[in-house]
Amino acid sequence: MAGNENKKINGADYDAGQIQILEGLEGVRRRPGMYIGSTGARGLHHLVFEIVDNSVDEALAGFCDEITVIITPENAVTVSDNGRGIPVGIHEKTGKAAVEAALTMLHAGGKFGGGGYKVSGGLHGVGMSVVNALSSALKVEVRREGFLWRQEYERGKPLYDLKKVAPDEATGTTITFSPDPQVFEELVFSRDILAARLRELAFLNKNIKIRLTDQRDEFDTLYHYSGGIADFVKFLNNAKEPLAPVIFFGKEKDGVQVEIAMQYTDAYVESIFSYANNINTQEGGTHEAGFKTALTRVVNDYARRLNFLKEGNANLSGEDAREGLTAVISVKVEEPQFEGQTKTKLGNTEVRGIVDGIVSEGLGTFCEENPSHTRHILDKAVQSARAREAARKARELTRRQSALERTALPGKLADCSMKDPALSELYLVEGDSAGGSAKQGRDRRTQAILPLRGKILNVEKARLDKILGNEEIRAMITAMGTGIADEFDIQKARYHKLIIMTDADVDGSHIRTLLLTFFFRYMRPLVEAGYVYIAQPPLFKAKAVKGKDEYYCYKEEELEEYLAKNGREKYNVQRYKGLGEMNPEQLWETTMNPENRTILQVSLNDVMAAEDAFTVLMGDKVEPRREFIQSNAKYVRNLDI
Ligand code: 0RA
Repeated sequence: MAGNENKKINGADYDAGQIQILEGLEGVRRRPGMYIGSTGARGLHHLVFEIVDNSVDEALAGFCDEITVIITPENAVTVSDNGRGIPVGIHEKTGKAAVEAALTMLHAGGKFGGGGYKVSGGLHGVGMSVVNALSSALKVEVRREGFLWRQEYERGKPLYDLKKVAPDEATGTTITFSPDPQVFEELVFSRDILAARLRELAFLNKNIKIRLTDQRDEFDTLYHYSGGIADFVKFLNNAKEPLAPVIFFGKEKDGVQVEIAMQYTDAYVESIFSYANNINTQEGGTHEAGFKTALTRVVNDYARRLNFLKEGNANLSGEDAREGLTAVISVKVEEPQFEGQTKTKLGNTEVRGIVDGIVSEGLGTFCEENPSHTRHILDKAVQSARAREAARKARELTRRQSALERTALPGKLADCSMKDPALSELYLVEGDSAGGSAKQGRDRRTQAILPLRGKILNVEKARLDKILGNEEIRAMITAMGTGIADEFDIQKARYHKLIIMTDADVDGSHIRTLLLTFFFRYMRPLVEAGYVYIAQPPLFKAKAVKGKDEYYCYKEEELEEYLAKNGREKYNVQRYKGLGEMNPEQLWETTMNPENRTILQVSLNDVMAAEDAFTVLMGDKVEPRREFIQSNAKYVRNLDI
């Protein structure tokens, strides 16, 4: 009796365990967003990064140096590595093979191994079981202990127990999965998104070779950078003019690994990218703070010592010390604390002092050993300080003037009557004539018009004082009400939609790129908040030869389709080059009426790609620009729509 009872309990326990696992995976399928952020393109690609992160962990532990990612023609992805292979022995608590536990139990992944610098934080580190739960099919193959082992799953459920397939002397793990169409709205993998992250991982981990194969069109490339983040900085500065060589410091202290690579260029902006355990810490944190403090201190020290700053002179600001600097900061810590709105701010307090110390020492040595480079760098910082002071005076002056005149808004602005920013839109329109049509055609309650005349200043090529001296730019800043750069305040935005409306020709696309560059550099939170849009005027009008039938087309293909359907000979086609070719009613109907217009939201979720695109497109070197356009034709079109 007692024996029976016992058996029953064991059986019930086993079932309970099984039910828990299924409930766990069911929870993931019911609320995928909680685990992977979204079920759109972002979440889809996150599946791949989740699997790759496990292979990277194996590499960081020193057991693997090659990772291969394959996109198949069926839009499945295979990730394989030459590590030790996920253990295949029986996992004590569940009675399952360890590999099955890792793929079916929530958070089981993290329980293996222990210690070391695991890639985790943000949305990463949710575990391979989440990928399994969200895949219509997944296959794992492990080479370990002299054999090839295999198991397959459907929507997280094993189709059979782990099986020993054949003798195999190699070691490693291969996982192939197909994202579930019942879960994802987007199922097509973007090679560009995968490539950007895999390349970044290869820069950050110089010992790993990462191969990406796209079987959809026979693309195959190997990312391997023996120079690590020093190569990363060279890559980022590809289109810039360097002022000094790349400086690199690397050191481990109290269990924290620190690597820093930096290079000054003749640019006026800073580009600092920081990482903690391979995760891009977009909100910065203690590692970035330590770097900045040390840099400012060392630059001021040498500026005093070498007499670039005289006795009465104020210190150089941090921004002055960083003008034209490109830097990559990468730290690896055992228990990273990620904080901030998007969990991309490193919180570990011990890291600040460690990074500060390493930068102080390394940069000090560099300055001692390279007096001529040091002078170049100091000279630039001093010039930056002068320009900043001039800009401050100019701003002070405009503030006093506008206080006197009591008319802060630019004369060219036709404002809307609505005062609620959430319901107000500002159209930035190329040219006075289109500006005039827009003023007449608009809904004056909600739509404000600011015509922009001529070329916009290229802000990549100018310091703040000159930028603030530009009339078109000043008009935009006052109209928006936010201020710029360090004085920018999104709470003061007078409009929550800022719509760029330019001609569909080369000049128009140039002006649009210049405007986007300006917003990206000096009003970035506006872009991040999703306030910046691009208007989509029609490219063609097909007008019936007889009768009044008129049809506007926004794409070449759309026109072709329409003509093919309705008879080519029955229509005259007008190609719109400029907004000025439309009268106010037409402009309203086709481009401005919120009921039927299309406007494209400008997003910068991949800040680095955008930064790169901006500098490459706007910088002065011709060669990288041509290469970039040729290899990124698709992206540039998106950027340049
Ligand atoms: C835990 C222990 C061991 C290997 C792994 C995890 C492992 C996991 C993944 C996921 C993708 N590739 C992987 N490679 C390895 C091995 C423990 C041992 O052999 O002692």
